[in-house]
Amino acid sequence: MTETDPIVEAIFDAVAATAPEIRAALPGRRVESGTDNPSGESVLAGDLYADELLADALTAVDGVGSFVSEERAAAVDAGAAVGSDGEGAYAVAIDPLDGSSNLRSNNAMGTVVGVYDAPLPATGRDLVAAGYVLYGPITTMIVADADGVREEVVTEAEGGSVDRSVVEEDLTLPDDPLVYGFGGRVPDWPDAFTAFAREIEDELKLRYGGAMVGDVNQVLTYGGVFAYPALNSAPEGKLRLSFEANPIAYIVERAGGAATDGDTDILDVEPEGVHDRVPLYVGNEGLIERLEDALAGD
Ligand code: AFP
Repeated sequence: MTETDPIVEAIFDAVAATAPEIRAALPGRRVESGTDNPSGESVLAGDLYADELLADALTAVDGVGSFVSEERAAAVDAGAAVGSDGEGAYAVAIDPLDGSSNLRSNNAMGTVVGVYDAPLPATGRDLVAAGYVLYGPITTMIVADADGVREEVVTEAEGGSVDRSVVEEDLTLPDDPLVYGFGGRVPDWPDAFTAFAREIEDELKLRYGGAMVGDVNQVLTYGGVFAYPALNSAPEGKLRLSFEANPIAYIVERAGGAATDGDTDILDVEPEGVHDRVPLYVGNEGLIERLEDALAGD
């Protein structure tokens, strides 16, 4: 068991501390904010609220040098030039409310967190930890670091303090895959992906809820594959490398799975900009190998 990095622990303490407040604020923030994010997507009031709360919480953590959000054009300088280990401070990248379009339909959504030890844009190899909060029937948090992947239940204790209780110490993908979830519209899938999807439909059960964190949590829990693929209309896919694909790839690979953009390990994808999009395919290694062969035309 490696020594848990105190800055990483403080970062996930700060993320957990905001969870009850974000969850409580959602009912009143299901409306459009009237603004778009740097990716050109319309932003809900819930996105902005979560972004502000997390920015305040994370920039206050000693050892966090910058805060970058899917909802912001540029990084926010957090001032901490040096971390507790005397090295450079961490850059924390978040998707404050992933799956926010599920807010109106009252379905799962969450917050995605990547902790990089390099300024963004950085590759996933610069991640030292990653995780996500999942607002489902209960609030859970997945935390992945050098030590592995753990699942925690986040609850608000008496007096407003927040409790993180580990419910799964060493989370790994089950060997026998059970579920799949593929984003985008079927007619917009390239032929090679469609052929792969037809095979998978015969083998696994469909679980697609429209929020990456919820769909990936199904794969972590039951084994299988999640994809937001390259589309005919959008060869780069939809998900952002820095805020969604890298953290999810880090988590799934630490849990014994694999993550690719179709031919390269997601963690090796070299970004040009902080808001780059990338096709994302994650899950059991055997399924990802089959997918890469299918996309390569093997
Ligand atoms: P929103 O945050 O706009 O709801 O988008 C969620 C997301 O980025 C990711 O969480 C989902 O996997 C994907 O988009 C769903 O996209 P579709 O709505 O095209 O299925």
